[in-house]
Amino acid sequence: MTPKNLALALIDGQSNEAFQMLETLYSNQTTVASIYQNYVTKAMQEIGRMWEEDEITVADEHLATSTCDFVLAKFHSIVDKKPLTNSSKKAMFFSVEKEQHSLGMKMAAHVFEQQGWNVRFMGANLPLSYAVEAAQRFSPDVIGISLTIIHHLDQLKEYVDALESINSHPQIIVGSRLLSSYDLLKYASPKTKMVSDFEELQTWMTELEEVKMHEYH
Ligand code: B12
Repeated sequence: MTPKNLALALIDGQSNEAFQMLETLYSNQTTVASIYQNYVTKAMQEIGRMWEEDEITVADEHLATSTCDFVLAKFHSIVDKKPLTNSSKKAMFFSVEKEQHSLGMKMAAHVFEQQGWNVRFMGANLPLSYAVEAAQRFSPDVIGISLTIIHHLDQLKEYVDALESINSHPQIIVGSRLLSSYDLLKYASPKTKMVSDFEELQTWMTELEEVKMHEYH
């Protein structure tokens, strides 16, 4: 299976076929982080290229995106997850106001849930005041913010400053395709963690777990 085969199944709205591709990789011991990074992300990038080069229409791209969203939810339901407990750490995810891209953040949220975190996924386009209010109620340990379009970058600092100062002092992580070409730390704070791929996210989460174990013993 290649990302191109997955892209073609998504463009054709073949959710069963696309799901089976992910399931086969998973049963062949490919890690979920690698499936998300090396197949799903690459397939969506290929769909973006085909759209840009007029090989597919806007309607094809929209069908591919909604099929991908459905397949991700179905795949997440069959993946092994550590159980939730009263001491599970909490994380919430959203993208900044006007930002409609959400698939990367959804996969990040899934990785946290698979590791036994208590997760609230708030989707795309969340205005700052609502994000702050929701974070004050939920008291998350981690807040994942997503951003794709460069014109939305100016808002990032405001989000980071407001959210880092709520009572639970969450660790903010920012995921964005812009990380490959821009220094986003200028729009955040020195404490903000920038994550551009899921394997890096997985490594960071394992390190967090090790720190937690160390503190416990
Ligand atoms: C699907 C898609 C859409 C869908 C999104 C639907 C949805 N529910 O997400 C819709 C149709 C809404 C859309 C709209 C638009 N889009 Co669009 N879209 C895409 C496309 C084809 C795929 C995006 C995607 O899902 N990629 C896969 C994900 C997994 O990758 P990712 O988002 O880069 O995320 C990675 C990391 O950043 C990280 N990550 C992301 N978020 C988070 C969060 C956390 C916490 C963590 C840890 C990690 C993380 O995870 C991924 C791992 O590598 C891309 C093409 C591409 N190359 O990506 C264009 C693309 C992003 N879109 C683009 C554009 C221009 C637009 C529009 C302006 C088009 C228009 N004229 O209307 C609008 C803007 C809407 C808005 N206001 O936000 C451009 C952006 C170019 C630029 N210079 O900024 C792209 C690159 C296409 C192109 N080549 O021109 N789009």
